[in-house]
Amino acid sequence: MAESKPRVWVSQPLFDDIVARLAEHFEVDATRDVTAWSPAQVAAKLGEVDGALVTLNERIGEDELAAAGRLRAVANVGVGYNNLDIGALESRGIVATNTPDVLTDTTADMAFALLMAAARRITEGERWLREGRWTQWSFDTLLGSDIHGSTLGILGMGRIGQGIARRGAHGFGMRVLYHNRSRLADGIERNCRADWVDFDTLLREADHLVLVLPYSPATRHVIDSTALAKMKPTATLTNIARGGLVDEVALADALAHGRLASAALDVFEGEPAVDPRLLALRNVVLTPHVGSASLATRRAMAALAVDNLVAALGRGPRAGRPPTPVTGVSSPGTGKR
Ligand code: 8YV
Repeated sequence: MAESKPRVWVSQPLFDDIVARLAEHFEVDATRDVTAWSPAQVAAKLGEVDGALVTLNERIGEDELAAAGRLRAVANVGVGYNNLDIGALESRGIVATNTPDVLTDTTADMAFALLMAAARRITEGERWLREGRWTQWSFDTLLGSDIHGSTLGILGMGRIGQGIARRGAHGFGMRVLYHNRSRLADGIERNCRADWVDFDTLLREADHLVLVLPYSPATRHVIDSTALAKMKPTATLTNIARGGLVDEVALADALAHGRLASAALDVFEGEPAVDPRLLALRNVVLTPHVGSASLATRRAMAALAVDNLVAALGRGPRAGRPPTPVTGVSSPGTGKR
């Protein structure tokens, strides 16, 4: 009798040609339309499969795993994996993987696009123009702040943070400061032309502060009213990591009262809902979590997630050795955001 194929669930539509590779090894339950799965639906799906390929939309914690008796692997499409409770997965022997590296440069590019849009008031200017308010050119319209020669502050100095540092230092002649749990090796610091500083110094010195650190309960609202009060009123804040890093009410207040010049946010604590206080402000650039959204990079992420799932379920050339596993050692993954 032919061996029955393991079954896998793909929680959102990805690229058909890439997802099709799963069918060489598995029976595939592929989601055709973008779907807001409820926790109960996620739990039911996980109860039926040996592997799952999921996105940040699907949270997987104790409750969702309660009936997942045969689940052996979860491949997350994304470098951040705070939607996964790594401890809960590990305690059941379920392998978790993510998609680092392939999105580093695309996401670092986006950080700069946002930072520059905030500093030079790009989206604010576009709205103003579209509203028909440009009736006469004037010398002081939409004055912003410079990027070249300014101080770039980076909070969280992993691969993406380093990519941002290199762009800032080498591309725009910025002075680069960073804060991270651990200091980088000398060689990397030199390559990025970046200096480690403590958190308060970073806040005080940065003309443009970019958040790129993983989200966990320990980093929730790391940018709160106290942190914002230490920043220069002329500074910009860019968040391309996770919305929960910023106290959005405190940020909206600082932006509304001139205690911070502008902000650019690609991620939100309650996304896809965006706090109406932010929506009402002109000096904040808002994008819908598209940091890694170039076609080439999204394809590379999907392909890596597929490779991970195939290998984690013991198939293909890397059987048993998924390319990018997540381990609990330094894991911030909690199944929450
Ligand atoms: C992904 C992201 O698109 O990689 C991440 O952590 O936030 C985005 O690049 C997202 O995770 C898709 O699941």
